[in-house]
Amino acid sequence: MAVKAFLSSCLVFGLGLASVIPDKRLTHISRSPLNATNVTSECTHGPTSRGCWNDDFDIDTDAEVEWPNTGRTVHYSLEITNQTLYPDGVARDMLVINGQYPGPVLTANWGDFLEIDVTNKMEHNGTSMHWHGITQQSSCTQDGVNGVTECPIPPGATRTYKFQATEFGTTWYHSHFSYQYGDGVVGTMIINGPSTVDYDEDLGTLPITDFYYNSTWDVGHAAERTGPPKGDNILVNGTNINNLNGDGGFYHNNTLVKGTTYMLRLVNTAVDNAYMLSLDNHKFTVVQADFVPIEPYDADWVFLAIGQRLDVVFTADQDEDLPNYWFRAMIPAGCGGNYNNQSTVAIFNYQGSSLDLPTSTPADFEPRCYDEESLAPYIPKAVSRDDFEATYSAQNTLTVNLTSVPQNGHKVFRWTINDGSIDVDWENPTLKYIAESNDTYKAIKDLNLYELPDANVWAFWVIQNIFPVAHPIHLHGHDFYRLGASPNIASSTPIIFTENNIDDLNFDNPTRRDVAMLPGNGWLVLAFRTDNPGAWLMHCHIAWHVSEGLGVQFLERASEIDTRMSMGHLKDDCDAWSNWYNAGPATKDDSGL
Ligand SMILES: *[C@@H]1O[C@H](CO)[C@@H](O)[C@H](O)[C@H]1NC(C)=O
Ligand SMILES: *[C@@H]1O[C@H](CO)[C@@H](O)[C@H](O)[C@H]1NC(C)=O
Ligand SMILES: *[C@@H]1O[C@H](CO)[C@@H](O)[C@H](O)[C@H]1NC(C)=O
Ligand SMILES: *[C@@H]1O[C@H](CO)[C@@H](O)[C@H](O)[C@H]1NC(C)=O
Ligand SMILES: *[C@@H]1O[C@H](CO)[C@@H](O)[C@H](O)[C@H]1NC(C)=O
Ligand SMILES: *[C@@H]1O[C@H](CO)[C@@H](O)[C@H](O)[C@H]1NC(C)=O
Ligand SMILES: *[C@@H]1O[C@H](CO)[C@@H](O)[C@H](O)[C@H]1NC(C)=O
Ligand SMILES: *[C@@H]1O[C@H](CO)[C@@H](O)[C@H](O)[C@H]1NC(C)=O
Ligand SMILES: *[C@@H]1O[C@H](CO)[C@@H](O)[C@H](O)[C@H]1NC(C)=O
Ligand SMILES: *[C@@H]1O[C@H](CO)[C@@H](O)[C@H](O)[C@H]1NC(C)=O
Ligand SMILES: [Cu+2]
Repeated sequence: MAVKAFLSSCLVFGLGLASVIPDKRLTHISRSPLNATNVTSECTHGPTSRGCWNDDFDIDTDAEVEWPNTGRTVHYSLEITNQTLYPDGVARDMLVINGQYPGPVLTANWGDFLEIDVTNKMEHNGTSMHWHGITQQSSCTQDGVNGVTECPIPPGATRTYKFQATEFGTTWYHSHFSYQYGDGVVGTMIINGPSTVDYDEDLGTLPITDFYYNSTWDVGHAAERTGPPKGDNILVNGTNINNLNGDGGFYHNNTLVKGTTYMLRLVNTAVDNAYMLSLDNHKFTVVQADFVPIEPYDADWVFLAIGQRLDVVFTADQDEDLPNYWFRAMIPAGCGGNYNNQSTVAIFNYQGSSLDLPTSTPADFEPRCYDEESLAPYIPKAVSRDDFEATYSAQNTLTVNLTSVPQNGHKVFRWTINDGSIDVDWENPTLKYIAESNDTYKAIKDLNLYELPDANVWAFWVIQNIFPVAHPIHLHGHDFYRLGASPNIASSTPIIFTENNIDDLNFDNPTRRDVAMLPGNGWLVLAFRTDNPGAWLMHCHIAWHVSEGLGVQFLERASEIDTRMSMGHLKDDCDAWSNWYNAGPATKDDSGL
């Protein structure tokens, strides 16, 4: 199989060069021989030495195991307010961070601590802030998931989150209070670090999202009754022209200098849609997926599901006679509400040209609702097939189905995993039970909780979809190994994982990341090491679906969870939340996530 051959050759390559600077890969774009002596002796992390970071850490460091301790703490204050903004020229009541949408780009260096104050200045909602993809080594209490790691922050209150950026790359942060982030409580984050490919300039993050003119609370309620409505627009870095009259909004645009090589950090911050993305006439070299550096590869179009990130490098190498190019975001069939095939969502133009609307045409592509498959981690790691075979059994299978149940005189959709729909209790988060040594959570079926008591063993999960809708599955607290998924085919009946499929799995440097697609009517097999005690949510990142119950929590090594960081105030915080919540009219009518 081509993919496997590619992976194993990378593995050999990676191991063979593990102790020297990977000059071949680092010159992938600049195509000038890199001076290895230079990189090791004087690390500038400059345009021709992006592989190094400082004298002790570089792209060959396994960031899951070691990271710099910079001793630096980066502070941010985030205030969530309720106000009217015009992201694409149309007035929208939004819940936003520091008065802006998206929120500020939080930036730190690899190994820094971040200390972030989150203040809830809304009137009628709680909130909690999750730092997507940050693995929270020994700091599960800072994961920001209401009902799992904390009680929501009530109006008027502030919570300070503190954690270390042990990995580097691109991510985002968002509210985990039901689908609140769809109303604007979302921003991106950059942890500066080394790269597998050189570049001259970092253009920063480019968040892409669906956008609904109605409040997310209204859209979410419509979604659970009649199915998800399609979005009204696609926003790129928080803006676009609008779909109603073409006036008022504008295209996100970047000006390029010919001959310059750029880093661009793509982030899907949507609530319902996955995208295929491309920049006309320019090939992307993919260098990192989520927080994991990969062996670079070139692509005209890349697939990005909700929560996923791809760091790509490209060179402004086109002739001046066609100076403007469309950046495109297509919604593949079956991957969210079809937005009329509109794909021209932002502009890249060469310096010196007038910013006319591009006339460029797209590269050919095959729309697919299926993960990128060439993602071979740069630091190769293997997963134990023997352990998989030894532990593979029905207990490791999570079966995803859809049902509907009555609620307030309506029937509402509920997703089930092994017949349970997650429904957390905002007033009694899992970590509060742990902090108080209260075992009663074990009897609460709605928590969809799986205990993983053993330290440093493989946890394997076969996620079996028996419904024909694909889901982006996100795990907190870990970069998982994507051992495999059923083929990219539309099947009208479920394709069931059996022991015969073990041969289809890849144990030899599989993709590691924190979101992977579960194909409709198909399966996805994930693995992770139980190396991080905590209560970790795993859920579909379609906001409607997790609200409708599509999630489980893994309680990993409960006896070793360090709740000290919040022992003093977890109870106080929960009391404050209960006081507000029980006095007010707001009621939770979904999973709460
Ligand atoms: C690489 O380093 C050698 C010295 O080890 C030096 O002579 C040479 O000029 C350097 N090449 C580049 C491209 O900087
Ligand atoms: C490092 O690279 C510079 C050019 O960027 C070159 O002038 C210098 O000789 C190199 N130094 C070493 C020690 O190779
Ligand atoms: C935002 O303001 C509107 C208009 O005053 C109000 O109806 C809504 O409840 C507010 N939302 C929150 C979360 O406070
Ligand atoms: C959150 O605020 C919105 C208004 O912005 C309201 O419709 C919704 O009921 C509130 N939800 C909760 C659970 O407080
Ligand atoms: C998107 O906006 C942020 C905040 O203004 C900025 O830092 C970033 O560079 C922008 N992204 C691109 C690709 O221009
Ligand atoms: C969205 O708002 C419009 C105008 O207020 C309303 O007619 C429509 O029913 C709303 N849709 C949903 C899904 O709430
Ligand atoms: C390019 O972006 C600027 C804001 O940075 C905006 O004013 C301008 O209208 C945009 N151009 C187009 C063609 O949308
Ligand atoms: C979108 O484009 C695809 C491929 O060209 C086509 O099959 C499909 O019908 C189009 N959908 C809409 C809504 O125009
Ligand atoms: C999946 O859900 C549907 C609708 O509730 C139900 O009829 C069916 O039996 C379920 N399938 C399995 C295997 O549980
Ligand atoms: C344990 O938690 C439950 C909430 O599920 C609570 O009602 C009970 O009082 C707690 N028990 C103790 C001993 O704190
Ligand atoms: Cu889903």
